[in-house]
This record gives sequence, structure tokens and C-alpha cells, in this order.
Amino acid sequence: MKRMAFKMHLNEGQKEEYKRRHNEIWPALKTLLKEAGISEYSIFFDEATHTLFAFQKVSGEGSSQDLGQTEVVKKWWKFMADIMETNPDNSPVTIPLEEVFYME
Ligand code: RM4
Repeated sequence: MKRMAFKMHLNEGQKEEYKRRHNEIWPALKTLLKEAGISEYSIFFDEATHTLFAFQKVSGEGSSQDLGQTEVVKKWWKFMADIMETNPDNSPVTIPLEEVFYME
């Protein structure tokens, strides 16, 4: 089991909408993430920079950001593209973060 973290960027003023959409996360997406070995997935927000910090445990090789070939993730990313910084394919601009400390 690996710990992975990454940054994404939210458009200004979209925190509440982001939270609302994630509170209503699609069951199919949740199932896909779990089946892909993603767990303990949390996303934190930095009000000052509109940065989203995601943490997750991964039992496989890839993170949630490596699931862009699946239809449900493609649909989800398109659904979310209007409120966050994305690449031309609607995937969120994702900056991997290095773990520099861990305490059991
Ligand atoms: C985020 C982003 C990630 C996705 C989570 C559920 O806003 O779209 O790629 O894994 O939602």
C-alpha cells in the first residue's frame, strides 16, 4: 500500500460548488476508485491559493489520476472541468507531491 498526494487548482469562488458536487459523488465513480485500489482518499483546500491537496492510499500501481481512460472518469472530469484548472482533455492539471514525512 502506497501513500500518494497531488495538487490540483480550483477556479476562484468555487469551493462550495466543489464541496457540493463531491458530497454527491457518483456511486459508479466511488466504486471504480475502490476497485482500482484507492482508499482513504481526501482532498483539502487552501483558500489563499485555491489549491486542492489530495491524499490517497493506493494498493495498485496508479493513482486516481491514472484512471482517465475509463468512461466514468472521463465523464466526471468533463463534469468538473467548468470549475477547475484542466488540460485540453478535461483532466485536472495534477502536480504530484513528494512525501517528506510520515508517522505511523
Ligand atoms: C477531483 C478530481 C479527481 C477525482 C476526484 C474524485 O475533483 O476530478 O481526479 O479523482 O475529484
